[in-house]
Amino acid sequence: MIYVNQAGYSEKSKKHATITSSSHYKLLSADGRTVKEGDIALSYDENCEQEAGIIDFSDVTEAGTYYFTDAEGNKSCSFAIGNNHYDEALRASMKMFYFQRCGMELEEKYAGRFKRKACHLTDAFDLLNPERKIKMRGGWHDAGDFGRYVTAAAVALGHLLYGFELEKKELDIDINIPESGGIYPDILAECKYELDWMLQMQEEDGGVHHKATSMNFCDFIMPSDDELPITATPVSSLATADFAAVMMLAARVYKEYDEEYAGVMKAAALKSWKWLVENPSFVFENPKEVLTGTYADRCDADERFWAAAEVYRSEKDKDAGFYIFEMMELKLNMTALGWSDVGGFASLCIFMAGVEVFGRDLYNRIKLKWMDEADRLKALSQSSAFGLTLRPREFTWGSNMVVLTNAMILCYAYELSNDRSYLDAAEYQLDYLFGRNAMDVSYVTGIGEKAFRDPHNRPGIADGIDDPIPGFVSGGPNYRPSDEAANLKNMADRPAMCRYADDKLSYSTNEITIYWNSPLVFVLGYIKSRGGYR
Ligand code: 9MR
Ligand code: ZN
Repeated sequence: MIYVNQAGYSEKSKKHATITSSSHYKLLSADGRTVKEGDIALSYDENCEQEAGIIDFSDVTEAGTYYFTDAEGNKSCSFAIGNNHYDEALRASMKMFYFQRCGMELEEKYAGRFKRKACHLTDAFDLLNPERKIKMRGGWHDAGDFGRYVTAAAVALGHLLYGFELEKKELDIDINIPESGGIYPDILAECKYELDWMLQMQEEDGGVHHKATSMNFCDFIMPSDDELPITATPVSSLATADFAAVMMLAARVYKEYDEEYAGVMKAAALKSWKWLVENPSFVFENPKEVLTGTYADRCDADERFWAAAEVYRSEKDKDAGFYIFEMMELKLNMTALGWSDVGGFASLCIFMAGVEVFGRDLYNRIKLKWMDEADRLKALSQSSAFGLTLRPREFTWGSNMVVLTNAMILCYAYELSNDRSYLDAAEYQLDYLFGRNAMDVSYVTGIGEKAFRDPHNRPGIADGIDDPIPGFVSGGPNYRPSDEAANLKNMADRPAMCRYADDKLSYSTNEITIYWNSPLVFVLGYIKSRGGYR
């Protein structure tokens, strides 16, 4: 078999495909003309438990449509070579957030055949004091369920807003949402929909509720048919710190478009920051009676660090400066960009602020950690026939997020070093996502010849439309699949890279979430701009 990036390759980029089982390949143009052929030495790949090798066809630069065949006559997916090959993927993956909107109708002129009615228009009740109502409208559904969770939201916004801060031009595109053509670039209008919801999760004293969900997951119904009451679970230091960080970040990014809104967010951030200073211990308890996602975490030092970095960057606040100094001794993971470990966001904040703000010493210490991790990832990628940065056990629930946040680390390593090999390794992560993997599947709906089709996503399941909504990233292979659908397929007997089912019931391998899409937006924007392919 031969596996390719089904979204295509640009004319000048490094172009790799992966071949397994036979060593001879032919590259053909769509009309059947052989463009290139050769033999590839194979070696054992631990992720697919097969012999595999790399076909390097970077020298083929002519725009067009191509496919491979191997010695056994297997045909690969077809793919294009041409610049702008990621335009559609970027537009669709950014539009995904619109399709997650809660609390408003998705009209046909924006949502096409995926239009749907408004959902979840009632207030939430305070779990600790059920008589008390909390106004609760808007925001994005987290995933295939309709919950809204603050730490997950903050992380998605972190990917999107740092991505925008870094690369405004490529990410300022029209995605046809109700706010298009207004005062904000579309990406910021979309993020505002989530920020506005988050602001409602903050209490008067600055503490922020961990999540707003029903007591248990609803059936596979349209969101507008879900009438389960929504509860706001208790304040956590995790949510409060992530909230402070992301509001501070957003206040800075939105300032040039809307000073007033930026002011509201900054004030909210500082209120939460004050709460954090006054409540130095870890606060989080998952209420056992609320059976939706937990987003449990045992350490809030990294969340506090991120908040401190953002507050210090804007305010030069003394407490924040002291926090940063203290936290540096904790040996936190300073490259993590997922919902439980957020140290990488603090690093991005510090890098983008520059040595002038945080001082050369801190900047360099963090840069060293970042480049160490980027080197580890680059070495893994270079030793993998798939160009991939994961080892078998790193295919965790949502492994595609790890692939994409690894790509973010590699992108920023390129930003820091100007060494092209980091950017190449980042691109290989996209190759994997779009089909250069042993499942031969593109993990983004609507993009590529064999794009996955059956995400675990309630609206997509209940809408009666055969096609999936485009632009959604699947969680991907899971080394420890834990759903019934996966168990029925004896998935745990397969190689790590193949523990995946394109099955709407397989929530542990094929769900979708906002924070699996957001790093894709970051990476596509960065690569489109720095790749120099235009
Ligand atoms: O993405 C989360 C993953 O890292 C965890 O292993 C998993 C189990 O706790 O939960 C995932 O998050 C889910 C959340 O709890 C509820 N909404 C859907 C999320 C994606 O599956
Ligand atoms: Zn809703």
